[in-house]
Amino acid sequence: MHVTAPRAEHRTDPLGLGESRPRLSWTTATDRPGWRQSAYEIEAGTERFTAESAESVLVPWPFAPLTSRQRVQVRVRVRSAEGDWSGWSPPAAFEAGLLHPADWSARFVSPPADEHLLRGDFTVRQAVTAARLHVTALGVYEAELNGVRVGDHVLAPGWTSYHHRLRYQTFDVTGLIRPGPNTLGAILADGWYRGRLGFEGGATGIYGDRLALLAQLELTFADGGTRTFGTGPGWRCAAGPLIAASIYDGETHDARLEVPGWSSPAPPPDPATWRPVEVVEHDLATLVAPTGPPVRRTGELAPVEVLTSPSGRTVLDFGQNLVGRLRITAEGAAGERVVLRHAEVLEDGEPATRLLRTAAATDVYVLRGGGPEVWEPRFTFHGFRYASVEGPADPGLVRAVVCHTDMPRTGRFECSDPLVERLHENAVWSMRGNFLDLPTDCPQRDERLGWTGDLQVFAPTAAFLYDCAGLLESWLADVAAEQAPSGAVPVAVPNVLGERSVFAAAGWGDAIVLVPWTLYRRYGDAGLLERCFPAMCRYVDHVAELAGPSRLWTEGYQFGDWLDPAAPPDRPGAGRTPKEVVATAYLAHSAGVLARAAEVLGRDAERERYQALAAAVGEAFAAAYVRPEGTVLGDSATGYALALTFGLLPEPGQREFAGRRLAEVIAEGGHRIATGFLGTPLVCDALTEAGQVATAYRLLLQRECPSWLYAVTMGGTTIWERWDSLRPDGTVNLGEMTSFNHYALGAVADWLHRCVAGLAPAAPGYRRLLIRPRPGGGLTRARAALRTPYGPAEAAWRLDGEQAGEQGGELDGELDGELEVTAVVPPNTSALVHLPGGEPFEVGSGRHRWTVPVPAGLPAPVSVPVSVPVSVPVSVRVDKATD
Ligand code: RAM
Repeated sequence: MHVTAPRAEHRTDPLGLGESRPRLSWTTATDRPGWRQSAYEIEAGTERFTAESAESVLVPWPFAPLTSRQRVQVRVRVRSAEGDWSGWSPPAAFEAGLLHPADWSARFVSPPADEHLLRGDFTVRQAVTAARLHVTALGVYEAELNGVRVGDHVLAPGWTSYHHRLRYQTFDVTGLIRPGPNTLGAILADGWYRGRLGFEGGATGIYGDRLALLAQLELTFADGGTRTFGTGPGWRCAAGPLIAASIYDGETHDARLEVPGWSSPAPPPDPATWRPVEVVEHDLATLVAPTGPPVRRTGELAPVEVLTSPSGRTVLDFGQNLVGRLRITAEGAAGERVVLRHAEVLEDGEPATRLLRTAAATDVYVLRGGGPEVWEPRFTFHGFRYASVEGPADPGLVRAVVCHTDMPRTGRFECSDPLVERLHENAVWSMRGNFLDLPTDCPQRDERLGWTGDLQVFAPTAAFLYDCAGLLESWLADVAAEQAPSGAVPVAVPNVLGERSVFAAAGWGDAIVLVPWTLYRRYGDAGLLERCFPAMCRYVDHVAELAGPSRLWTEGYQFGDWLDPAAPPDRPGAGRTPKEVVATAYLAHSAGVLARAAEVLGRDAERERYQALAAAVGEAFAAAYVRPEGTVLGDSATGYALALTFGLLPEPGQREFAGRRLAEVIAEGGHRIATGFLGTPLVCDALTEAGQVATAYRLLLQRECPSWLYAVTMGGTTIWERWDSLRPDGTVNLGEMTSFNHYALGAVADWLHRCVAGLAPAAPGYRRLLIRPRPGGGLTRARAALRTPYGPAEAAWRLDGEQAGEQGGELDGELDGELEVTAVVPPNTSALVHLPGGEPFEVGSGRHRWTVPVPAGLPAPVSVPVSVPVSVPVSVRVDKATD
């Protein structure tokens, strides 16, 4: 029995915790089958706490609350059901951040004009045993101490709803402090705080028109004494090389204006160039510690090809649509310029910058001259696969640096069809590109907003691929903070689109209910559910009021089943499914989920109230939109998918009818996609539940447009916003909203995990697994592996005779062999196993293997052509995340 060092909340790094009572989680590794924990003991410093309990995920802090700055070594041991104790886990050092506004003696300081370099000088006279820097900015910042970069965060402090919540970071800078003179410096840029945000021109200065820095350095000396040095009146600022930095438009850096030693004690600041800063007021009560990991540079790609475009430009192809920026190596005369433009696709051989709308996405480097110069922008990011390079930079030395929130990778999927694997990989890349501090819709054009609907449908997939609990916890706090008193939720959070974007939109606003529920199901975090609960109720109450006594939600603007392929390019909301069907189905669903949340939280009155509401809306839906036999108004795939998965077909026979009709509608459409943002994530589940798995596979494996694999066969390396972002003739969709990196339609990956491979949660946090593989579609093997909160889990199957690495085809026609299913069930959990053709049964933790006869009617394995047009990027270092 080996116990991992305890984790605090959803943090990967327990320095600067914002919780005075951090909940603890650990996992136990053991070979003993059916292992259960019967007790745990936590040691924090000199205190110990023992509990007769099987809990090991987010257990309550049993000691006195941590005080600001308090550091404590925490370790855990556990007792098995047999009664023996494990050894102690390795210790984790938990350290609280600044928990109260009064802990800040530093003040926000702002440059009077557009200076972006700030510095403060101080002297250290005693030996320092510990140094912490607590720092944030109105804008984005990078801090340096004595000429050395502090930490490795990108675009700190990240983007939150700044009016309500401004994150600060805590760094251990003990190793950077010197005896004698020291200098703390920071570079500031607009970021999301002051830069341009929003489409149709957007707006600047949404949060404020002055950049400012708040930095508090706390030193502890060998004799136990302390000293604090923070931003305040003595600080100075100067201009420097940063000419412009914008999230949408890119960065311009004039290396001739660099100030050598700007963050070092020598030379001391020249008062002629270093002007005094101004102290500005900002509400310190908005400061919050991070709940998840920061944005970091997580990988690098070298160009796979250097092209010359028809107009003669040098264009680099990185082989992968990604998010980040370029690092260049340039050599030339002072004042020469390197200009970098970014694009996701080529149009007539040229970078398709039209798709970026008003985002310039252009970085400019002005050379200082006299030798090779290496540069990477600091305060911008782009979504691109291609980049044009003008000027004296060696194209072969350019690297694409991938940036996103550095979440632990938790989930993997494999199967025998390389196209499906690439589809899954595309969903991973779209998540990487769009989980840059918060969940966004797209990373390339003048948008990049936290659209609620996109995340609502993608959250189950996201929660499998990466541990995104901390990131989404922060975003949900903003969603709640930005909720209107009416209960309506902005369609994108943080809200930079203004009042017009605050309205209840079905599938979008419902994120406030459904995302906390998804996180509860996947991470077992009931505390988060509790915190979100009042906001969840307010939203559902608001929509119930909009629906009124009819219980049908027919009022107000709706996006509907957004981007249904039948909708004209310029009217993405005009799909096949009536909007009132979508909206009313969502009201019933959210009310039902809210009732379940109330039950988890022991709130009986609310449980009854929302159960009754869900039932009443369900009845109204059935009466108004479902014919007695089961036809749903509109007769669309999305209508059936909603009715089936949200349980809105109460009469006998209606579900069977709707399942059959859904399969027929899909067959009538040639097994191509007939659903948009809201129907697509549900359609394969609806078919599976209705016993139409074969149709689900035909939809999954379709390669004609529109379909999931169509984009893969067209060389897509990320999930697209439109089914035909690239049209079959190779031209780019003319709709003015055409992104190539939009995760919503990648939500099918969740079905791949749960149903194709067969690994799903049967209880919150995967305390109990559901192992239920559904072989089909000619696949010969599939596997899903997940690091659950309790440890590694896995479900895999293969058809008899299938060898690892085979391309299929060899087994054509020969399907009377065996199906082998294997599973890994983490310690302290159990699994409900449901194999094809059998009755469900329960197993305990450990490794399992079963063989059953190949289910009747399983289609023969497909022969996959060897030369699939899948682009495989050459990566220097792509995914450093651990598995
Ligand atoms: C567009 C994007 C986004 C979607 C909204 C409604 O801006 O497609 O993903 O959520 O519309």
